[in-house]
Amino acid sequence: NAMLQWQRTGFHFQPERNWMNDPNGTVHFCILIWVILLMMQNSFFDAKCKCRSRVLQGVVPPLLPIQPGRRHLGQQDRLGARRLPRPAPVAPPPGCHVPRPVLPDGRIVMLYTGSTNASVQVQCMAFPTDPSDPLLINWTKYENNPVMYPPPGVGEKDFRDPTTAWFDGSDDTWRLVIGSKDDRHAGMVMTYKTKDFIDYELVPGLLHRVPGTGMWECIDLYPVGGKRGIDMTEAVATASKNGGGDVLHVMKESSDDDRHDYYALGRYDAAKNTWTPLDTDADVGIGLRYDWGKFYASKTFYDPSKKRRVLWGWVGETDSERADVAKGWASLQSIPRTVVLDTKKGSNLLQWPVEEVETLRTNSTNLGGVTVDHGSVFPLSLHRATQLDIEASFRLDPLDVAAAKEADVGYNCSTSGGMTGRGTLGPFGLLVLADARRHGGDMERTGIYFYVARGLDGGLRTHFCHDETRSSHANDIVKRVVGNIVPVLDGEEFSVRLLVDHSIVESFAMGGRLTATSRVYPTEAIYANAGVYLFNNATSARVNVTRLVVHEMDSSYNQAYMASL
Ligand code: DQQ
Repeated sequence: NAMLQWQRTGFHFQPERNWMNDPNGTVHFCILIWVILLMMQNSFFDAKCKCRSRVLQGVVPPLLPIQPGRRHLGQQDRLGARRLPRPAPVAPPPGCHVPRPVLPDGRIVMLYTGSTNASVQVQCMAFPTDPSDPLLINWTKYENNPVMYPPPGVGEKDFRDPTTAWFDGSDDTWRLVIGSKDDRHAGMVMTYKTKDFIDYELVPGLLHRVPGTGMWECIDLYPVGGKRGIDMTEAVATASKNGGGDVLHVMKESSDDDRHDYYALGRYDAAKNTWTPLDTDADVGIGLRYDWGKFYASKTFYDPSKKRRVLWGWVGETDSERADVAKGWASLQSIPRTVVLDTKKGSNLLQWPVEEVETLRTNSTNLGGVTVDHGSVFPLSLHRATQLDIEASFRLDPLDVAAAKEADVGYNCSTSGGMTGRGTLGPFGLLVLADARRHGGDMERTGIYFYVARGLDGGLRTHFCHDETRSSHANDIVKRVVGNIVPVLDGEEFSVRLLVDHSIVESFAMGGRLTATSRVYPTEAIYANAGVYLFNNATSARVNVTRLVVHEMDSSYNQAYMASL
């Protein structure tokens, strides 16, 4: 029906039908053109489970998520074959004349987790059947699979998700890490090395371990430094020469206990096979998170063509299985995000939508310069409001801030009343996928907002939250208020970039210091009835909207965009 149909996104990656989960094996390589291969698990049968998964392959040249199924989806029967549509031949872009060797002999190998008949998790390999195929459609399993079994002391079902391998010149081996947990519920990471991708050796000791964090899925380990991304092999080579300098290494795990992606910044010592957090209080699994909403099993890859590190995450559904079956599909991939170190703060990452997203902007409306009084709502006059890229900055009147004495010390996004819980300095922000026909009552709306509290020490503390509780009249949906404290430095305004795409809202607050992703399923605020409002629900503060640019977004399978590939 029209409502379910409307939930399909315009510029997020999703399969035509069935279930999808983790992004896997994302690589960016150059054969004739720069190609990004994004593979993910996908169920054969329906939208509700991942039983009998297959690998689904999407090719994304350049990085925008082309809607698979419409043009760029190839389906494979267990690494078997079916053709992807082939892009028309194009001149190789600059920097793309040398095929990027992945193995010393130029081959690409895929490592994946298999399961034996006795359900033991093992690591296996597959090679492109035709290495000269730029899209690597067909894969052949290695005849001597598996190549790694759970080592002694590791549970048979706790040994999965190998990382991308990197080369370590100190002993000419390729290394990769695998996540697990021990019998005391500590999440942990093991390192393997191989010279030939035939024999694998477990490196003695653990790379890292954090008690109480449970099974670590989908480990990622990568260097971050200045504005540019860094390849892991390059970072290891540089470190062996000069000790690594300012380069830090991010370790990320997907926590099977609470289904969130956690990361920490630390130092990787290849020779000692250790990774040490900068701050033990912000260790992996207990400190920073990539995203405060629905976002899991994410992975980064290094894009050598633009020298950047790019992150994708699996964004599941929060509606019911019944609704997914009726829709015929389940899950999205997040917008690909560049990841850099927040050099101003030094203690966290910044995530930001890849620049290619901006090529989809069409009508841009500048609506900044208004003041929203406390307790008021302000409708934006837009043409279409279901696919948007919004840039907004807010300032609180300094007099109001000065007047706010100790306020809302214990504020918490999830438990303090969301967008309707009023305080002195918040909440204020935007209502998206909100019923454009009338404001008030129980209209459908998703609240995206800041909430400023004054701590006991007199300092201000800013929270950034997504309120999903009024997002839909449907009652088979998980609706929460998600978010957390976000650092705001002296002189900074409250800023957010917001991507709205039918049933997903992705926010990047304070330049990407905090991100939140929500799945929302309006039943009435859809098609022409979807609107956007500014709101300020503070009891006394006025909010100055210093910048507000709303871009309507094309769909990524748009003809004009395809022609530019
Ligand atoms: N999904 C995969 C696992 C991984 C988990 C199985 C994360 O390998 O640990 O579908 O979503």
